[in-house]
Amino acid sequence: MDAPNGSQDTEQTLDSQVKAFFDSAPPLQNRNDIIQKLNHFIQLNSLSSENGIGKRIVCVTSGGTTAPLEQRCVRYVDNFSSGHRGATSTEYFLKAGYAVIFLYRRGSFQPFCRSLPDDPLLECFEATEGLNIQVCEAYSKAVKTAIVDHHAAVDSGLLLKLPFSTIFEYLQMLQIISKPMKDIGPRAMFYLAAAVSDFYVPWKDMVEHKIQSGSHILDVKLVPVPKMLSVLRKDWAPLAFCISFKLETDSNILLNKARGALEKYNMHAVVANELSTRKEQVVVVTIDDKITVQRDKSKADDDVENPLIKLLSQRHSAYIEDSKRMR
Ligand code: 9Z3
Repeated sequence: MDAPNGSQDTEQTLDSQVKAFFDSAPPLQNRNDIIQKLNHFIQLNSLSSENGIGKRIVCVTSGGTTAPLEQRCVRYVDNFSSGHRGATSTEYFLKAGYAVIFLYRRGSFQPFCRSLPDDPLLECFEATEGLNIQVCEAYSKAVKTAIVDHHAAVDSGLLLKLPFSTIFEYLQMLQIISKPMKDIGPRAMFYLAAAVSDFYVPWKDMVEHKIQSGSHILDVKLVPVPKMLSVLRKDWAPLAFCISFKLETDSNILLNKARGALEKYNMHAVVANELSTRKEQVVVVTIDDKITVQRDKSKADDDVENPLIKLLSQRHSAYIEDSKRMR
């Protein structure tokens, strides 16, 4: 008797936590604009293609969310993520034939720009006489490839980029994205590489103005962010193929934590990565497999995302086929 009541209680608690989160979040400024862009993007990529059912569409999340400490925010708690994983994966998903919704942290790495220097505007260009600007010889290939490939993906309607900064923006946008993604069933994939805040200050408990530095102790209460991965799987887009990430710094606990997340959130796969080796290798944990995926070290410019996206794309295709048989 205890267990069912217990799990019902947990579900109710989660539902009320989720409701409280969204009720208190500051509304998105450009909500209607985002909805319009999304609907157009998904419609465009749902017109029948080579297989007669439209393209596979993936939502790649990338970069870290911030948890503000003041409503007129000067200070915030941040989550580590450069956005390299998400940006690189986006390029490989496009190569694999997907349409990509790139939900990224403002200022983080962008697809097709990875081989540019930190300050591309100042380092890649030089002023010549007569106020003309030209690309420096050393960067001409990288700049040309970035511009051509980026424009090709955006102009052909295969890449939609949506920026966020705070945990409030991120979760509201993820919820908005999942609505039209739900309608396309198993053709949708969520690839959740963003580093999402575990704790936040609810908007209504947050001070309005900048916290003053007079006192010796900063007394701020952060509460857990409701586990939206469960809600995404259960309610928002139950047929979508869902991949989450697990990041640890202690490799001894990584695989157990990934397995725990797989079961707890009912993911189709969890990509386990350790902070210091994350660009070299990851382990894809599924219900009956643990597959180590490595970068091809014999090729200087290979990325671990290359074999990773190949594997996930194959698994996603098999999932779509299985879903057809079950209909
Ligand atoms: C990841 O594990 C990503 O692979 C990285 C990529 C953030 C490590 P970079 O952006 O790094 O290339 O610099 N993302 C998920 C991290 C995370 O916060 N996962 C949560 C957890 O581990 C679950 S949502 O508990």
